[in-house]
Amino acid sequence: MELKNKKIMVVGLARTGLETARFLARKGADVVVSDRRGADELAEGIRGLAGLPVRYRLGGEDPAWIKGLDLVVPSPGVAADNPLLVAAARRGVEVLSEIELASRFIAAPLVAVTGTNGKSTTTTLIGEMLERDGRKVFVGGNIGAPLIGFVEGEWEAGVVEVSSFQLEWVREFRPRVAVLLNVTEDHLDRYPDFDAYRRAKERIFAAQGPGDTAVLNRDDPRVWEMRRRIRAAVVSIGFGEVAEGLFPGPCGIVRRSPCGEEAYSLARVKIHGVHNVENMMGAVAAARALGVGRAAVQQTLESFPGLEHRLEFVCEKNGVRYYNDSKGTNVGAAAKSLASFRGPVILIAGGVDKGGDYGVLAGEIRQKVKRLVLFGAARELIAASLGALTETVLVDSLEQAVRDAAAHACAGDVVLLSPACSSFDMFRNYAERGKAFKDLVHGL
Ligand code: UMA
Repeated sequence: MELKNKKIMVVGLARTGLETARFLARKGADVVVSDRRGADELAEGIRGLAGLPVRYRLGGEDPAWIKGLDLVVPSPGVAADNPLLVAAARRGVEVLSEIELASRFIAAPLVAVTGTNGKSTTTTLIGEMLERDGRKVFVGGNIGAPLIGFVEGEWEAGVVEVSSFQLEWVREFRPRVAVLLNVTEDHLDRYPDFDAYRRAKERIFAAQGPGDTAVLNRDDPRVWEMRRRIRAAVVSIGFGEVAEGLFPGPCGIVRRSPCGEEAYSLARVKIHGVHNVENMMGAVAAARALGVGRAAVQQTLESFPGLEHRLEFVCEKNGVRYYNDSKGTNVGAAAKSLASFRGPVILIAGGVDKGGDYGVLAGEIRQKVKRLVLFGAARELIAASLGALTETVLVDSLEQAVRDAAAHACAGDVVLLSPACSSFDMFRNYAERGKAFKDLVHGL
């Protein structure tokens, strides 16, 4: 792909925009960076581009800026109805996502992982399996480090977490192995309906062909039916025994293929919950598809401590165990986290609503949640859906939520922050929310 002297607009100047603009400028493109925020708010990004021949269009978004461009590269946070992208479509200007652009300059085979939940855990596991196998591997994408930042290394493999946002503008993005863990309601504040979100996820397989591998969850009907449209070899993960595919047997994860059967013990694994068995199956399937040795796979499963903010054990105080699941930013994630406990649980939830149905949590709430502590912008909405099922209280801050939970917890209880919402009403991101929760718990 020739970029020299091409007129390219990078939309959004945060992590993705910064790395993309850097890459394009180094390739000799004529780069314009736009952001609806003003220069005062973007000082860090502008500093990061100092010395590079980049022009700026900041503090608004005018469709006229699209005139004369060859290509537009939107950041994942920029939705398709953004005026610049609408204008690009109208004028026939090509729009490509950063992962598409990056993948055209990365020769190493890629493993791409998507799904509503479990992406980061599975991505990290696969990266560690490859590394333990002696491969020079990078791990990036939605997990926090834009793919385009890896175009210049001498890599033998790359593992990339991809979101539905990043998949909206892909064309030839062709991972050697693509994993789709699950699709449940999320980001309905961005998509017109659930099916549009599901279709964006399915694009992970669009450019795959024979010789590639697609790992699909056969227990998720909305994922499993995609196999009919996939050209890659399909490997399935799920909980029931099958003649071919992965499933948990009495001795651990079984991988059954026409070449034989192998098993990976879960006896010494440190991460818990049914959803993590799903994540581990996805990781085993992907790593083995890339030829990672069985010992490297088993050792990684046993040594992996889990991710920060994902069902992370914080501490035990007065017999009460506190867990930080700030990355549980949608109802499906919160449901899976709750399913990992027997109860009783005091659940702290709330933040910015993403359009999901909180009713999904009803069964778990009824069964094991003894108190529901709600904070943030969505607290009334959640209370309307779930408040009648258990003792429910609305508070004004995370600090109040932690104090309330601690005051009502008895020895043997679990206090779980699993918000089922995004964090942007009160925090910069889920990580800041998780850290705040941990500080509050330690300070009790
Ligand atoms: N902006 C505009 N116009 C718009 C929208 C945004 O100019 O219409 C500007 C904003 O003012 C801001 C910039 O765009 O300056 C923000 O871009 P961004 O939201 O894409 O932020 P990045 O830092 O580039 O982060 C993105 C991903 N963010 C989102 O998808 C929202 C990060 O995923 C990802 O780690 C990073 O690229 C590197 O690949 C975060 C996320 O929340 C973790 N992902 C969602 C999720 O996991 O559920 C999908």
